[in-house]
Amino acid sequence: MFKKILIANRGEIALRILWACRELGISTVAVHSEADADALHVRYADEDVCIGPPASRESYLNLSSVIAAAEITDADAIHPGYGFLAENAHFAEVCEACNIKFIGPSPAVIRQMGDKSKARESMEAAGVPCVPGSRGTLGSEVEAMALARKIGYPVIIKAAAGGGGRGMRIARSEEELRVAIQTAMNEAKKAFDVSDVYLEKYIADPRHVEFQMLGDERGNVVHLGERECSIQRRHQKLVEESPCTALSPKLRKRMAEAALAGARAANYQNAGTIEFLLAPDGKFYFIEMNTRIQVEHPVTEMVTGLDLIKEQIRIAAGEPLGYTQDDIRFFGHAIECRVNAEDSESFVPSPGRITNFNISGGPGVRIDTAAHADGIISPYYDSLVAKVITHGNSRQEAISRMRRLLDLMVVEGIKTTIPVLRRIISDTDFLQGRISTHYLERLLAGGKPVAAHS
Ligand code: MV4
Repeated sequence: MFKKILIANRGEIALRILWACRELGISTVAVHSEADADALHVRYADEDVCIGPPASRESYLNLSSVIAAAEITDADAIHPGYGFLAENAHFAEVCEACNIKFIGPSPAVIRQMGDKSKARESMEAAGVPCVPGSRGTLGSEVEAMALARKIGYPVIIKAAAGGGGRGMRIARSEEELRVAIQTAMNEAKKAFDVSDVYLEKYIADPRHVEFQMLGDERGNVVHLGERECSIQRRHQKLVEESPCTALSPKLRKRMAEAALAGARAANYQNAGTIEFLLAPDGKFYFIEMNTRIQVEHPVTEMVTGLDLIKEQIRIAAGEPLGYTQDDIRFFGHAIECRVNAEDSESFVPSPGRITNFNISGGPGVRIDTAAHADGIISPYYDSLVAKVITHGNSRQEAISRMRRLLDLMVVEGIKTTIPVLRRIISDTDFLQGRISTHYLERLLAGGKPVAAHS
C-alpha cells in the first residue's frame, strides 16, 4: 500500500480524499494556490506545498509544479480528484515516468476516452449501443450531408476533443448542417486546438443515465449501478440520484451489461463512468466515458455502501477488487443536491466570504463540503459550496430528508442555488420522476421558487 498520497485538488473533493487516506493509514500532502493558503484541505493534510498563484492555470493545472511537489515530499501516488488534471493523459504519463502512481486508469485509456469519436468507435466495436452516426470524425461536408440524409434530421455535430457539452451544434436541415459543421469546427479549434468533429442523430428529450464502473489491475470489472443526472443547466448538474426511476429491472440489466462490455473491452482500470442517453422510447445509447471519480459519486456510495475513493486507492496499489458483481447489493435511494455560490435565478457566480454557515444532520444525511463560516468562496475556481446528500429506504424518504435539509440550511454572505434546489425537490414532475435533460429549462420557464416552510 502507498505510504504517502499527494492530493492534486482543492475544496470538498480534496477533503474527501484526505479522509479516505486517513482511514487507510496513508499520510497526505495537500497542494494549494496562494488563494487557498487558509483552506481546510491545507489545514488537515499532514504536509502542504504552495504550487503557485490563484489562477488554476498557474497552480492546480500546472503539471510541473504538482509533480515537483510530489518529488519534494516523496509522495508515492497522486490522486487528481475531478476536474483540473484528472483527465489529462499527458499528466498520467509524466507521473508514470517519475515513478509516481497516478490514481486512475492508464494514460492510453484516458487518451482513448478523451477523444469522444474514438471512444464511440471502441464502444461500437465492443457491441455497446451507440447513437447512429459517423464512423470516426467527419472527412468532408459532402460526407456529412450524405450521412445526415441517410439517418435523418435532426443531427448533432460534436467536437472529438469536447465532452461535457462543449462544442456541440444541432442541425435540423441541410442548410443548418453546413453552418453547424463550420461553427462546431471553429469552436473546437479555439477551445481544444483540434477541429475534428463527428456526427450523430440528435436524440430529443433524453435522460442522462450513467453507470459507475470499477476495474482492478487484474481484469476484474464490476458496475455499481446507475445515476440519473438529467437535471442540469448548461451541462452543470444540479441534482443527481440513484437508482433512476425510469429503469425497469430488465432495462437496468441490459444497460449494465452494455456498460460492463464497454469497460471490459477498454481493459478499464480504476473508477470510471459510462454515460448513456436514454430516449423516451426506452432505447439507450452510449455517449461518453469519464475516466475520473465524479462529483456525484456519493449517491453511489450511499446505495452500495462502498467507499469509492478507498476503492480507487486500493486498486491503484495493485489490490484485487475482492468481490464479484453478485456481492454488490443496492439498498434504498440516494439524492445529491449541489449547492453552488450562484444567484438562484440568473446562475451568475456569487463569490465572497461566508458570514454564517449551518446545516442540520440526522439519519441518512451526508454533507460533503469544504465551506465554513468566515471561509471564502473564491472567484478563481468553480462555485461549489456543498454537496447535500440524503439516503432513505425509499425515494420519498430521501426526498423528504432533502427537503428538510434545504429548508433549514443557512449560508449567509453569498448567494446560493438553495432556492432553485428547494423548488426542484418540491416540484410535481420531479416527485413523479418526470424528468429529462430539458426538465430544468421547462421548470425555469415557469413560476417563482416556493416560500420556506420554516
Ligand atoms: C446528445 C444529445 C442528443 N443527441 N447526443 C451533452 C453533453 C454530452 N455529454 C452529450 N450531450 C448530449 N448529446 C445526441 N446524439 C443531447 C445531449 C445533451 C445532454 C446530454 C446529457 C446531459 C445533458 C444534456 C443537455 C443537453 C444536451
